[in-house]
Amino acid sequence: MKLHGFPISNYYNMVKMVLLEKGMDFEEVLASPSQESGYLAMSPMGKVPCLETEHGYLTETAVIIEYLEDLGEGPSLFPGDPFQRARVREIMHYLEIYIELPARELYGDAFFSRPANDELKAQVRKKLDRGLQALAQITHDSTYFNAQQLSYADIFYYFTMTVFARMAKKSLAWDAYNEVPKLRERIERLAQRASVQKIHADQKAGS
Ligand SMILES: N[C@@H](CCC(=O)N[C@@H](CS)C(=O)NCC(=O)O)C(=O)O
Repeated sequence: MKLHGFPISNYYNMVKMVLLEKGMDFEEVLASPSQESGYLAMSPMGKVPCLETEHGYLTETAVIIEYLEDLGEGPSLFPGDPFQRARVREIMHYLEIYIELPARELYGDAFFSRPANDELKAQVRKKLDRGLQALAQITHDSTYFNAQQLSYADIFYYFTMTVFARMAKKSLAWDAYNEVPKLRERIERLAQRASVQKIHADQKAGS
């Protein structure tokens, strides 16, 4: 399989972490988001990542991850119990819709020198407060985010929350690591995994 994308993309790294954690064979192909017809043929929205399989191309991180899980190679990263599996999907969904997407409205301000006005910043902060409150509610008694069992919830959490926290600091002067309950301890624990360390080493090497 070939994973198309680039090493600073958090979505790309979620899929990469799954492949590494499952010990699956894959090749990385450098690709940027594009509206060129050649790339749209592989990734219809022109987004990254895109997984090239022997059967065709797949897009959307959560879909790709479910496909990799269904192939059955390596350890399962879903719990066995149907309700708990649904809870993992719920956490993934909340992270994308209620944290990643609002945070993304300020990525231009935080990372690409495209300043946002105070009104937008206040709106994003409000959405994020609501999303974080909801996320805390569905994760507070959760068996995820512990050292015993890695799940897709952890993987989505790591790559969503680290980029959110960088944005929050730069654009909103918000020290999320110290203000969002449990964030620092969860991230520090996940950062110890060999898969995460490889991903960061590859980012540094620009590969
Ligand atoms: N919902 C998509 C989002 C992927 C996404 O937004 N990727 C970014 C790079 S990190 C991208 O391709 N952005 C370009 C665009 O939105 O057109 C997924 O789950 O894979």
